[in-house]
Amino acid sequence: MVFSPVLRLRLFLFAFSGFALLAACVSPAGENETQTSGASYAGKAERPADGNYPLPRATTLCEGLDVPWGMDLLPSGDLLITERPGHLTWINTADGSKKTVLERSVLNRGEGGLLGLAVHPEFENNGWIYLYETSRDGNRIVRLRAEPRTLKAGQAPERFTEERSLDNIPHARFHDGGILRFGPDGLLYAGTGDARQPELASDTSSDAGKILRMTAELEPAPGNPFPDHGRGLVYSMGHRNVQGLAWDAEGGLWAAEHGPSGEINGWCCHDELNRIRPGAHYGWPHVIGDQTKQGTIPPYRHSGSDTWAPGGCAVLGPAWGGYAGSVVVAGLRGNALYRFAGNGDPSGKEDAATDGQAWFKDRYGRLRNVLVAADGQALYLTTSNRDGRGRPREGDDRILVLRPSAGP
Ligand SMILES: [Ca+2]
Repeated sequence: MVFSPVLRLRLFLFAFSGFALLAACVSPAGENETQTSGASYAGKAERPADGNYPLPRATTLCEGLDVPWGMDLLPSGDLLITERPGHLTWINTADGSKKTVLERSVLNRGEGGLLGLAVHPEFENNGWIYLYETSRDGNRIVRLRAEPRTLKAGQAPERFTEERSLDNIPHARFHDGGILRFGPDGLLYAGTGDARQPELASDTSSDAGKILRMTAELEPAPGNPFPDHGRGLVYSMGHRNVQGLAWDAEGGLWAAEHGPSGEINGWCCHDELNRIRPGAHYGWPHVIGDQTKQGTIPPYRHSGSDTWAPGGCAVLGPAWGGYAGSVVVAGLRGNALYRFAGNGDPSGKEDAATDGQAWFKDRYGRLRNVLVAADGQALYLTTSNRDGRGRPREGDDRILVLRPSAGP
């Protein structure tokens, strides 16, 4: 899309007017309903592509999936994904062919089901993969050993043995969290939801409304900030429903989470992108958006009165030119991939005007997860139009491949 300078300025000003709108919006569901009209902070125009500020070009890798949720790379460069009803599915990234390699028995209800997935960084030695799944007794993280461990490109794992689990993470019909990622420190991070008990997010003895950090054995990570509280897994607190985790090139942790749907004070929207510090409190349920309270950290960016309903997030690599280091966040209700300037403040007017760009707005429907490919540049992006809140179209759900493009 190419916008004239005048139109871009108008869009920019209109976007900021979105900050002032307060919508009366109450929804019993886990995702925000919003009635605002017009653009918001998260609805800014795309900047015209040029060599230094490319826009993504999307191609379809794979179709016919059923609510893809978790996603991670195998050492071969192929993908393992979860499909929320309970399928663990392998995707050949060379030709898009797929094979469901394991069925899990999960409580596929509301926002629960088979959710996050992480492949251990030393998979070729240990064969470990981790799943975040909803059972009748709570959310749980399970470690499985896959065989064979040494997979060539185009070769799917065949057998799985469940080895251990971390049970009893609070669950509910909505706000189940679910994201799993290994950090650059080799530790496993999990984003949880408040399980519709907001006060638990502020309770360091509860695993609800947190980012948890653990070892490959699903034990509390050494150095966790509250080792004597609860199970000692808590890394950060005051979260409502964490759905995305990603690290930047400096090792900084980013997290995306859903803002309120009216359950407290009639508050709505204000989805968040946060920079995570160990032991810090991110505000829920005491404050939202730019509200301040001593001892809590405000979001790096928030959606104001608009709704992203964020899923996964990722950090763009060097091939993205002036956008390298940007954080992208998949939007479910927002129907877009949002791009935010990464570390540091936006530099100059152009960045300020385009920060919060909405890529692919309304083109593919609901977007769940985004992952950097094995080359460190391309992105895998999943749709979520079969999750009961979207309008499936032919071929849904799908995995798209995004590459930087200087063309329109
Ligand atoms: Ca917050």
